[in-house]
Amino acid sequence: MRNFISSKMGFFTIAAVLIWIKSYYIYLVEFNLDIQSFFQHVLLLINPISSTLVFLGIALFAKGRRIGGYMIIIYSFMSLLLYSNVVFYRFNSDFITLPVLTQTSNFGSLGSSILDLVYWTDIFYLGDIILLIILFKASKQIWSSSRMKMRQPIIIIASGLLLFSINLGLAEMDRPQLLKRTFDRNYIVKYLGAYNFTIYDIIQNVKSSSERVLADSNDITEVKDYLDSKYAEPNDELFGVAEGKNVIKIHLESFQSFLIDYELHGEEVTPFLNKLINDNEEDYTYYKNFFHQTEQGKTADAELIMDNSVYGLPQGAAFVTKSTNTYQALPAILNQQQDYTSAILHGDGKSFWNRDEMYKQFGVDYFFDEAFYNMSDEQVIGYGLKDKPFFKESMPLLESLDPDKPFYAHLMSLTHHHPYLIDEEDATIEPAETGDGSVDRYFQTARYLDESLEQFVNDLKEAGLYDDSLIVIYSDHYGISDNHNRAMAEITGEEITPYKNAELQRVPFMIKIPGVDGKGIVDDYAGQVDVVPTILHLLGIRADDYIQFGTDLFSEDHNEMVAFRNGDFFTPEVSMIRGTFYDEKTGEELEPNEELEAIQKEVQNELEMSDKVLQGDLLRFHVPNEKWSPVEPSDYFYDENQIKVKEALNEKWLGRPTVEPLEDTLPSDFETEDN
Ligand code: GP9
Ligand code: MN
Repeated sequence: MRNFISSKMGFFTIAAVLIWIKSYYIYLVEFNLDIQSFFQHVLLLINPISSTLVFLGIALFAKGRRIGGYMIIIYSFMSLLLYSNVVFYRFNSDFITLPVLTQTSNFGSLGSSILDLVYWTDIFYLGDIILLIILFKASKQIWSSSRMKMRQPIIIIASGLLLFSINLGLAEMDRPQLLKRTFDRNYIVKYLGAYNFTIYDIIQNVKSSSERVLADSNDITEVKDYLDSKYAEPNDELFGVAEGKNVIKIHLESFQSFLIDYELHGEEVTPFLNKLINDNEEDYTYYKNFFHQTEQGKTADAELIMDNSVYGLPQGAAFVTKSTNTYQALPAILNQQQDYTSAILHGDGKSFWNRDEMYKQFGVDYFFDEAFYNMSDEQVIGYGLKDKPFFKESMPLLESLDPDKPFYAHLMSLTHHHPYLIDEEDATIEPAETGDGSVDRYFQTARYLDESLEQFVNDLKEAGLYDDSLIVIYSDHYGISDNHNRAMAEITGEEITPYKNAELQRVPFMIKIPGVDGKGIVDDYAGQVDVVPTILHLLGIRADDYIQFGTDLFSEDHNEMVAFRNGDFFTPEVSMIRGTFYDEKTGEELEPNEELEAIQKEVQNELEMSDKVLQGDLLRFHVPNEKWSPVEPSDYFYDENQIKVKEALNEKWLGRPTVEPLEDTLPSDFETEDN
């Protein structure tokens, strides 16, 4: 036995067993894989073995003692992959994909968030590596310096591959077409393991880049025919009622609908939003069954969906991986159809989520990022500028837009973002008391956002920009992931089952149309894809010229099927969550039947169509109408020193609180008050 342990094969076996135990432990403790049967549990237990044999087996080709070094390196890589997924999962309840890795420029700003996700106990995840190093040091003297017989590693790798096919076969028995159909990464990790998932992900990505090359104009015809068949005709009374009005779209970061009317310590958490929603005089229509449809792209997905009416990608963020695609986005449509100016305002760096590239494709005229705000220490927390100064300093920017044109302005708040940090002087409600810091502070930053919104609405009123504008208030995605189910059960008073968690994906959507009475609280089901056609119709632009997957909320034909990116769905009657059907009225589980499966198919089809558009870059083949001319990204500049932004400079700007003195940023021939 001692001899075996100190032999090369012994070392390999110990390494394989260690990484196996480690993977299995992490699956159980760190991930929420929703194991539903003994069979699934067995698959979970065996799935790390195949990749372990293959990867560690490669080291056995090395000569002599080098085997140990290579094995430790491969082992460490496998551990690192696992651990990165652990940290990523703690916030996102999701696994890292290749496109997410290309978004590393975002990780810088995530600093405080990441620190919150790394626990000191994680140090134990290094224990096995240290053990291996000690073992290697102790036994390498007696290892022969010659190469092993080739046969051994070949047999090991071949058994790894064989084991993988058995694993896949068994997985497909439990979930047919696992790799072909599923959009849910949790399934793939559950059935095939974290390492095989990474390989699958790499293959998927190579496939997707080849899709663009193979696409042609017939593909867009197929999509257009499908969309024509589900187009919801505009509501006659509302079509064009807001034509030529300013559109002000306000983003409530990470805000879930359960906050609305929620009382903590006997106080309303968001009294201002509650008032806008509940008081008829405010004239809002509030959709209480509105869901976010975002995936790994988070805020960027919400922006993509809500400016284009397409779904985000199943992996990564289109903002990063598809930023050279052609788009026919809301800002460009409004500009080309009705001569609108568009502006996006956000107190973070412009490259976060690759926004500065993507907005050019959307035809966004002005992107006021952190360079346009006072980012001094006391005004910044977490990701960037605090919401109150953000909205305050946004006012002169809005007022600087061309007064002869209507504008489309999108303002994105930021403070109410994980890990929900707030300065003492900004906290006007006590935290909750679940003992889970993120959940407890979530209410404090929500209150701060509510107060910021009130301040902004008052400022808009004072500037004469409120009453006569189309105001849209929405949120991008959840703020509390299902990693916090224990605390959320305390907050909601109910156990957080997968179904309940899906229900919590409701986010607010509310709209105020100038000159039209608000409908108060409505219970129609809707999702973020529905927003663009709704706005277009209100402004008097038919949405069916464009490739848009949502339907007008005010149309009689509005489609109430809400598709989630992972293939789950809600309708007012039934829903499917993680593959199980539910009666939406009672929350009870339903046995699958043809009708339910038909809806599931419809959802799949819709998502696949949308993916085709993005993967194949199909909008390059689509000509919406004679008026349309393709957006030329190189026409747009978002640097302070560049033309488009300079056009916006007027006297009002001279008093703006930006960091650099204005004169330094002006070209010599630019006319200021002084010359
Ligand atoms: C950063 C902000 C946050 O600018 O939009 O993005 P998120 O982490 O929510 O995707
Ligand atoms: Mn967000």
